[in-house]
Amino acid sequence: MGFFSRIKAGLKKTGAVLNTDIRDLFKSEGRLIDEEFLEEVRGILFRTDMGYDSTEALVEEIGKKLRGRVVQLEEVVDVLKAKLKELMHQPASPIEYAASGPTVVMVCGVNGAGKTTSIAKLASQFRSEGKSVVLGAGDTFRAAAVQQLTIWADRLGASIVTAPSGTHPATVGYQTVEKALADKIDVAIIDTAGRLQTQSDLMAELTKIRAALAKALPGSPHEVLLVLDATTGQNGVSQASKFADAAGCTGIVLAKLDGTAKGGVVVSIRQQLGLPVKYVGLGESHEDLAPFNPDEFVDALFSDVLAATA
Ligand SMILES: Nc1nc2c(ncn2[C@@H]2O[C@H](COP(=O)(O)OP(=O)(O)OP(=O)(O)O)[C@@H](O)[C@H]2O)c(=O)[nH]1
Ligand SMILES: [Mg+2]
Repeated sequence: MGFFSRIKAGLKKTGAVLNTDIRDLFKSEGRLIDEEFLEEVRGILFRTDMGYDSTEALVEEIGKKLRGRVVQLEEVVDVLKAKLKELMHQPASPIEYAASGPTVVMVCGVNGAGKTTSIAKLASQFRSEGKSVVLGAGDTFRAAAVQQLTIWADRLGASIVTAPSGTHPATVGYQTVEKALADKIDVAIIDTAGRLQTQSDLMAELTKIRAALAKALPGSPHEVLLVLDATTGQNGVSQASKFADAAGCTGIVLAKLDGTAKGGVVVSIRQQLGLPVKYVGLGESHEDLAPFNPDEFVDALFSDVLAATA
């Protein structure tokens, strides 16, 4: 399945809201775009979890373009899609590879967000591109975390650097980059323990891990990915800025966009954060990762609205 159909399959909740509700606004031949209509659209959009600002921007755009006219569903959807694409626009940015030598990727996020699984997915992708990969088991709090990453490394044909429980994660990060340099490995991905953005000591630890990577290889880390759990909706957005400050995040991996997530949260993330959404997680398997493309995402979001009336 391509990105389009997988996103569509994943966005059940948002899809249901948009498909049925937006279509329901148009029972007869067209509708007058007036304040009552805009109010109804506002309610529908808000329920997709796209957040207040995005909702208002979209409602305002429909008003500006269509107010006072009797229009068909298609016209409203066209305005919505164009504005959404504008709101979500981001540089086409897959992973930023190092010009030479290993590319170092650090991964952080709150507990259970999907960090380790996302690392496995990234490693799987790099491996399928023929790149060699070393994983750094920087979650040294829990033995189970090291085990989980070791299993993935074995399955995916990646190397792994581990350290005894309680070792400072910055040390593991440093050693992982050292190994990547010594063995001429293409990509090093450093796992970190889950933490809350309110735990200032653990936030400071991220800064230290980052510094250790830079010490092992100046110019690294080339990417610092923040993994957000799409099912947590607006909470994910508020976590992000603290992580971005502490770890210098360069992009977001939005995990768990399948399942119960409301896809509108992606809109909210793009609107509120300066960070690009680089990948979305669409399941628990190592293959369930897709590079994020805003235009395709918006098309997928609305494809059923129009298909049903066609
Ligand atoms: N459905 C679905 N489940 C996911 C996805 N990503 C991760 N998970 C599941 O979410 C749970 C937590 O994933 P982990 O990768 O262990 O999360 P983590 O952030 O490393 O967790 P900690 O290290 O404990 O902080 C696991 O059961 C994963 O299988 C996804 O994209 N979709
Ligand atoms: Mg983990």
